This record gives sequence, structure tokens and C-alpha cells, in this order.
Amino acid sequence: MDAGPKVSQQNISQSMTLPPPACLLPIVHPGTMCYPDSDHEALLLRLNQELLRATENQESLPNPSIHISLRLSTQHNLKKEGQYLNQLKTKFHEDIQSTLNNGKPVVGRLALYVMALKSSCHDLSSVFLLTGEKSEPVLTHLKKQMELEKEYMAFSHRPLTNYYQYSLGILALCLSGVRVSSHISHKLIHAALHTHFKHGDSVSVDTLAMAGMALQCLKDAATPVKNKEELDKALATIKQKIVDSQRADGHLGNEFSTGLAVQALLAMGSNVDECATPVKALWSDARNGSYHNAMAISQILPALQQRSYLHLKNKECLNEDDTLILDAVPVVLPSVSTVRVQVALEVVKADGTSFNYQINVPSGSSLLESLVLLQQQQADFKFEKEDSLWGPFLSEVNGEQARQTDRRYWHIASDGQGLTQGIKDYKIEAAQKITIKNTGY
Ligand code: B12
Repeated sequence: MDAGPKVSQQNISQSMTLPPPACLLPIVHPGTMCYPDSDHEALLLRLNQELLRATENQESLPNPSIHISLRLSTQHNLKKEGQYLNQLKTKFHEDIQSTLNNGKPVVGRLALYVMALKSSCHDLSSVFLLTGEKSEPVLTHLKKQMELEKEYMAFSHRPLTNYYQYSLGILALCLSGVRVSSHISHKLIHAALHTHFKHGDSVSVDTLAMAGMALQCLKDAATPVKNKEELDKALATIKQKIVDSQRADGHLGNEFSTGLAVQALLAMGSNVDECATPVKALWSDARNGSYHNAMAISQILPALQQRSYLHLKNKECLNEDDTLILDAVPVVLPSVSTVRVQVALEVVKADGTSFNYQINVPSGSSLLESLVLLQQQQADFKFEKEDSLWGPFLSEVNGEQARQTDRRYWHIASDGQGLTQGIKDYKIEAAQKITIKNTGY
């Protein structure tokens, strides 16, 4: 995530006391002033359809974030959404169940699952998870997971998972009407005031956004907290940090954090309408086809419709639209480029030893395809990946794991610049040097 020069923040109106200029007025119907209606609506439809199409992918685990986004949208395909909810209740449910049985932290996924159920107005008290012999409702498990996080924080001063997931946990409990203990909220409020949420070397705008939505939910629900002034101060700090993260091209953080950041600003009462610079940046990304990954689309689509996760709080699921249909997709045969590009790859292990490789790949190959090719050609290079909601996560290189339990990961950079996409999404278009470095965080 590269932080570019800051620009004027006039497009993110923070105060409601002065009448905002015409372009900052809240817009109820999509595409009235900044874009032609047709352009705007066609793009929304395309993104909505891409998400719906992603629900048909049987290869990966169903993703609760996709479901939430579809459910927060204005257009629906109720049959397909119902089918996806059922898949979440079986396959994703089983995945959480087995993580719980292995005693691994699961707060983020559990929170997203709860929010997905809530987005379909599902009765949360009827969904149970089993630990040992005991079967308890999902919300009870989420509360217990948050207690574990809190206890861990008491001596290590950071969550078992990360602040993004800790915030998701608070948000899911709050949206479900569960009172979040003041000890738990205090730890996030304290962190928002005194900790720098980091992702690699940059500020984690995604984490700020999730924390902002979680704390705003508590404020709106008038949840008792240890110190009300501190809650307000934390919210103001988060808002300011998000606004300060604006780059010259309008993004808040980068193209993949802007959706959550806009959601958070909307939730926190900022007037971020369709003409606001970050929203324009999102539209322009969407128009240029920057978002292929369904997880990315799921985080920006609510923002493009002026919605945030906080809209799940009072969701009623009544009289919903049912007009979203999927057009038949023309079968496009994959074409392999005849142009080949040279990639230099450096692997830097935890002890600093480095290994260098060269490989020629067809232009347009993904980094994952390039690594597979290298593995086939070089006996001394091998790698492993793990599935995640964002796709394959590089977990092991040349027999060395960079484990999250040790707070290490394989950081990936191209010509010294950290990638903003994972190994499957990042495409090699030109000759470059890829560095994969075992890094602590
Ligand atoms: C925390 C975090 C990390 C931590 C995760 C460990 C931890 N316990 O804290 C660490 C530092 C390891 C990390 C690494 C990377 N991250 Co990161 N990460 C996040 C963050 C803030 C939250 C993820 C999370 O906890 N989700 C909640 C749980 C419930 O979902 P989950 O899928 O089970 O979570 C796991 C995966 O998301 C995985 N993960 C984390 N980052 C990434 C990135 C990719 C591409 C993949 C496939 C998986 C993955 O780790 C999570 C914890 O186990 C997200 C922000 C966001 N908007 O989602 C960015 C985010 C997902 N990361 C991002 C990126 C780019 C990376 C890196 C590629 C950076 C780099 N240049 O090396 C690497 C991954 C490299 C690899 N080895 O494959 C981007 C992805 C954008 C995209 N289009 O793909 C995001 C959206 C941030 C951003 N706005 O740029 N990340």
C-alpha cells in the first residue's frame, strides 16, 4: 500500500452544520449528478451479476462476505441468494466447526457468518456449533471467542487474530443486538487511540474502517462503555485517519481499502456522496475492470450503493426486489500470449539467506502460474499455498513456512513495491523482479 501525497479533503464533508454544496448533497437514487444514469446503473448491475456468478463457483468455500454484499444490494435474485445461504450453513459452517475443534481462533469468520445469517434475516438462535459434547448458538460462540481475544490482549497487548477481526467480532455482536461488554469495547477504543493499525509498512485503512463501523454501531445502540468521551474521541480519530489516508488519485489507502473506508465514513455520518473523490475513484476502478476478485467486489458494492454494514442492523427482508438475473456468459477460450517476459525471483528466508531464480513466462500470466512453472523447471524451488476468502495465500517457500501463529508471512514485492494483490490476481505484464521475503509483523 503506497501512500501518495494528500489532497484537499473538501470532498469528504465532515460537518453537517453548513449546507453542503450541490455536489455533496446526499443522493438517494443512483447516478443523478456526477454520472449519466445508464452508465452508473449498468456498472452496478455488472458488479451485482459478477457477485451472483461467484456464488455458482463450487471449487472454493462459500464466502459470507459475498452473501452480505448481495443482501445489502438493491437488486436481488432471491432463489440464488437462498441457495447460497444454504451452502454457507453447510460448507462454511463445517469449516468454522472444524477450526473450533482444532482450537484455532476463528473470530473473523464467525463474525462474517453471523452477519451473513443476519443479512438474510435468519433466526440466529437456531444455528448451533458444537464443541466437545456441547452444542451452543453461534452468538454464544462468538462471545466466547471475543473473550479469548480479550484475555490474550490483557498480557500480549494485541489480539490473537488482528484488530480487523476483533472489530468484526464487535460489529457482528452489536448488529445482532448482543450487548458487547465494556471490557471488550474498551480494548478497541484504547487501540484506536494509541495503536497504529498497520498492514505491512503502511497504515491499515481496512482495519481503521472496520474499527470505525464497530464503534459506531456501539454508539448508535447506546451500548454502555467505560468512558463515553473516549468512544467519541476514538471515532473522531479513526475518521480523521481515514480522511488523511486519501491519495492524490482519490483512493483512501489503496483501491482495495477504499470500499470499506467509504462504508465507514458513511456509517460515521460523513457526507460521502457519489461525487466525493473516493467514490469517484471506486467508480473509475470498477469501470476500468480493476475488480475481478469477488471478495474485493463484495467490499466495494455496498459503498457504491451508499450503504454500509451498519444497514444490517435493521434489515427486515420484506418486499424485496427479485429482478437480478444472470446473462449467459459467452465461452471465452483462454488464449496464451506468445509474448514472453522475464521474471527474476528472489526468495529471502527468515535468516536472511537468499535464493535467486529466473523464469520466462507468457505475458499476462498470474504470479501463481509463474511460480508453478518455476517449480516444474527448478528442482530447488517449491512452494505451498493456503485457501482464504481472498484466494490463495502463499504460506510456504522452499520448505520454510511463514506462519501467522509466529506472526510471520511471505511479503511479496515487485521491483521493491509491495503487491496490492495476491499471487492469483497479480498478473505479470512486463519484465520485473519479484521478491518474496519472510517478514515479521
Ligand atoms: C490482516 C491482513 C493481513 C495479515 C494477515 C495475518 C494476521 N493474522 O493479521 C498479513 C500481514 C499476513 C497480510 C498479508 C498480505 N496481505 Co493482507 N490483509 C489483512 C486484512 C487487513 C485483514 C484480513 C482478515 O483478517 N480478514 C478477516 C478474515 C475473516 O478473513 P480470512 O480470509 O479468513 O483472512 C485471512 C486472509 O485474508 C489472509 N490474508 C491476508 N491478506 C491477504 C491477502 C491475500 C491476497 C490473500 C490471498 C490472503 C490474505 O489472512 C487472513 C487471516 O488469516 C485485509 C483487509 C481486508 N479488506 O480484508 C488485508 C488484505 C486482504 N491484504 C492484502 C494484501 C495485498 C496482502 C499481501 C499480498 C501484501 C504483500 N504485498 O505481501 C500479503 C499476502 C501475501 C501472501 N503471503 O500471499 C489486500 C488484498 C487485496 C487483493 N486484491 O487481493 C488487503 C485487502 C489489504 C488492502 N486493502 O490492500 N494481510
